[in-house]
Amino acid sequence: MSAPIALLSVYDKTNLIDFARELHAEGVRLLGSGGTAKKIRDAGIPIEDVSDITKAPEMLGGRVKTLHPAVHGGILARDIPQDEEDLRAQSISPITVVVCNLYPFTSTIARPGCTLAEAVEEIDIGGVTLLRAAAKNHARVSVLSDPSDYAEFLDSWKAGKGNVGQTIRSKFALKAFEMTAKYDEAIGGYFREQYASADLTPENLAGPMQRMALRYGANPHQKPAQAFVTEGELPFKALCGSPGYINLLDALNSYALVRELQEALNLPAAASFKHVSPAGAAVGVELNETEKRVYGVDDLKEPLTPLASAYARARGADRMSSFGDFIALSAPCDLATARIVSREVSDGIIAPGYSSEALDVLSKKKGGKYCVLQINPSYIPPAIETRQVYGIYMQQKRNDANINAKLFENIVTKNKSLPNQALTDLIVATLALKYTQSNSVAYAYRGAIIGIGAGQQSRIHCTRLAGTKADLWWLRHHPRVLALPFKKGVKRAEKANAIDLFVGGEVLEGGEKEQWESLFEEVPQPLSTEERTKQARQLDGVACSSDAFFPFPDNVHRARRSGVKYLAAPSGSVMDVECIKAADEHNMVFAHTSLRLFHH
Ligand code: 93A
Repeated sequence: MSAPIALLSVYDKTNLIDFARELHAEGVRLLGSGGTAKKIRDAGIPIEDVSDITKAPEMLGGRVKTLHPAVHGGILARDIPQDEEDLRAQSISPITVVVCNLYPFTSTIARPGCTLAEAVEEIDIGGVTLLRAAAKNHARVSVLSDPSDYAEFLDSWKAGKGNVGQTIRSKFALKAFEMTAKYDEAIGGYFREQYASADLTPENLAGPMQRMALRYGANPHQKPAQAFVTEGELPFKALCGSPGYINLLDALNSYALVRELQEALNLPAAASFKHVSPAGAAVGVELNETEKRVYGVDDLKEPLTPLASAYARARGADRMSSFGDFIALSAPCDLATARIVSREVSDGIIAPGYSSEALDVLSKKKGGKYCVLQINPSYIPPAIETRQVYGIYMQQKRNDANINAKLFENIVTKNKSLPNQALTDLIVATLALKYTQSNSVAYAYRGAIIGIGAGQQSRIHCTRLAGTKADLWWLRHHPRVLALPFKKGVKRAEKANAIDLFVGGEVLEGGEKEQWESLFEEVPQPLSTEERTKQARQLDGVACSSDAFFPFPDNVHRARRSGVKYLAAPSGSVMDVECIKAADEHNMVFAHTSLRLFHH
């Protein structure tokens, strides 16, 4: 039997001589590409040149070294008569071991001032082909892509008297596949940056591109940062300004939410996001005169369109949290909506389109730096989501659960009457939770979130937080709040702050008190306990949804204190019966969904 052949072609020549010496001692016939063969030969170890078997010299300055049927036929041939016959006919010898590592593409492009031509020259073709061919044929061939594996390979070779066994071949094949995949990813990433990037310059932001450079990541010291797709184009483009990393997290989550709200309820929807959770979200239910005043849109010249009503509600739920928000609209932005946006402090907006008057208004915001994103409404995200945390890739199926009326059919309380408006509110609350950092509980009323408790580790804390927000929102409807005698010239955000302190019943002292009082023509008397209680009693019919089961009935009791009449949560708690009993005690309507909606 002829000696087994090992083909060696390595850029990183670490441990090469020792390895070649041992292979030779084991009776392996060595074949090497130019530099690899020379180095081994110079160490006094017998080795043939690849060109001896290809009968073709290395050419094009090394661009073609091992790309030849004599090499790849020898690697890819199976232990089957047909392949053996083919090799015999072409006088090709089978190759048993391939040892290869690649040109240093990644470290080359990381060098400051690396030119495109330099990068191109470091794209390994023949080496990748060797690795892939040998890995493909791992039923027979061993592929070594990492010098740190030489020792293990030799041990197995010696133990198996020339047969390392399938387990080792499979393990090394996987490593080679991962290596070429990573190598190709680096090349793709480099060229995406060169040829398919919307950079931070305004001229480049117009067209959809595969990649968008971001100023920085979650924090200014986290550079570089980028957003990209590996196929096709990004489904959005910047019409104005440029998004940051957190802006994009908000934009993509909030758009997903409003799109689903519109689909579920057939009404235009809007969301106001901060830190990747909604501060508010709503569908376009018409505003009454009081609501217009509460949401600060009573003085708008343009009549409110359904979309403008949706944003007014989304923005008005929690004006403090919405300060500097990222906005999502389910329908093309019209002038009325743009007018509301234009006078609020906000970071950016995403919508499937903009009327020219709306874009005109928005592009003047923030001195022309307001981030205006247009998303392709027909974009469908892939079914599998991938992220990396602490170097570990994690994958999951996208949460494509449909939130619609069917979800709330299993009513487990004595009271089973769920009016249409309450059903709408349960859908709004539950859909908002689908895109809220968990744990989360949301209260909704008249098509809008009025309080959301996000990102709390304990459910009752979510329920309380959302409840307190709903309580403050409702107190903002109090006639004395609506009539607060603000001085002329007090800014909208200052008013929102002052109202929040007033309804929150904060006891102020010193400079803070003075500053607060200075905003009013006449210093208002605090809301008394009686006024607060009377106002609270007038709120009823609120819907409340929870992203996971209520572990204790305290959640039900707390929700009731904020006017909640309709509840939805998955079942599964050992206290389910107690929670239902609590709901029955208050004559509430409780729907058990079978859907947990954690989101991170
Ligand atoms: O330019 S290449 O893509 N063309 C080839 O045919 C080829 N074959 C092997 N580069 C090629 N290689 C690479 O050469 C290997 O991946 C290895 O990194 C390097 C080894 O070259 P040398 O033996 O001349 O030092």
